[in-house]
Amino acid sequence: TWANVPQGPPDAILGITEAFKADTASHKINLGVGAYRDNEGKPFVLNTVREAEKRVVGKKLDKEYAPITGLANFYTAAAELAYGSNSAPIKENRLAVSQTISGTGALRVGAEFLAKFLPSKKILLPTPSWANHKAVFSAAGLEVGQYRYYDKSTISLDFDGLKADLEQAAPGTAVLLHACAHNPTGVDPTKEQWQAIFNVVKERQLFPLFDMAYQGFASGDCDRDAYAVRYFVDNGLPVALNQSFAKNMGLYGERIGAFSIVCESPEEKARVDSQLKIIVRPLYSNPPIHGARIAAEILNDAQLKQQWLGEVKSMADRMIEMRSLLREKLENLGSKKDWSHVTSQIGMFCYTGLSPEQVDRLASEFSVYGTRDGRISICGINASNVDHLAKAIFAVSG
Ligand code: PLP
Ligand code: TYF
Repeated sequence: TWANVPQGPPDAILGITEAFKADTASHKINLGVGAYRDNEGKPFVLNTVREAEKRVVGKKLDKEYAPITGLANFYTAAAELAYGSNSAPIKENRLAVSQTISGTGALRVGAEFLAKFLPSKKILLPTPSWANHKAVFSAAGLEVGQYRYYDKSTISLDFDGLKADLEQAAPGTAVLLHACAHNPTGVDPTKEQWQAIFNVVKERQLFPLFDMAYQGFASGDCDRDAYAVRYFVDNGLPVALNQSFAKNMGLYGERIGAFSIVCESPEEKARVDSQLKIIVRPLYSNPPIHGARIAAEILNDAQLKQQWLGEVKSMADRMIEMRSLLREKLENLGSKKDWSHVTSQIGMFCYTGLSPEQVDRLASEFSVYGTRDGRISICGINASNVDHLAKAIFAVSG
């Protein structure tokens, strides 16, 4: 029956883990997927997550279906974390918001909404962007275009290119913006640049869709990382927002996220809410409850929330420390290359500037695995493997 089914390619990022697992070298390093590791290279479950989970289990709650848009005490708290507790759309009951199956599910629900209700049916993504973005938006039936973002020659933001491309976009086009800790480049606009992007988006009447998968991971401060989203909203632009708690709560496999749309009135919000439900029903009916209960427990308990913000900061700080260490080791080895981008970039990823061939050599000669675009996941670096990593990068980069 399935004789005509062709073999598909592996996921460009998740496929790396397979290659890593097959490598028998004891000094192998997986810098492919963006999943936080502690200083021993082990997956990390946050103390606040353990505590919240204990409390949730202690409540002996039932396992009934969640409502279609999820648990209200989760998505309300999630929205406050992103927009700020004084945010006008929240206070004025005009934020349509739904729990989703992590950030990817938020993107897909948002994509389906745009495909149904955005007349242009067109979205622009930065070049480069997270590989799954194009797949999600195309799958929902949107036309996917690009805007310039990253300049290879300077290893930094191509701000002029970005502005020029948005200035040329047709009114009504959606624009995907990484709210913070851009994946894969680790290059974010400055506050002044965000303000300029806001002006172009507003003047050109583009529709801003923020993807915030890394709130807290860029600067260690969840409020600071929400700067761009809040600037757009506080200055009157209706945005849509995707949130994920995979990274900042380490709830990767629990699949906890949220999708929200700023509306003009409670009446508009009610109509949008009704359509979000219509989109979710045939996709997965209703979202999982366990992770949502954990996240809600943390976000709604002032003390636990404070402790959690501290844990987010310590994860972000460890990555910043590893960036410094890697740069220092490369310079100490005598590399004549400029490695300042290793420390100036932020978030989980470093866009090294290595070519696909150099990345191939990292794997074949040094058992160091990253993606072929030269991205390495900073979370995979620790005090025990940074020497080997620096030597490997130095050897292939000449
Ligand atoms: N958006 C970006 C930019 C990402 O890097 C990721 C991956 O972590 C996601 C969305 C969604 O991830 P998840 O579905 O695990 O929340
Ligand atoms: O970019 C990353 O590594 C993370 C994790 O299909 C990820 O965003 C990667 C690929 C994928 C899903 C999640």
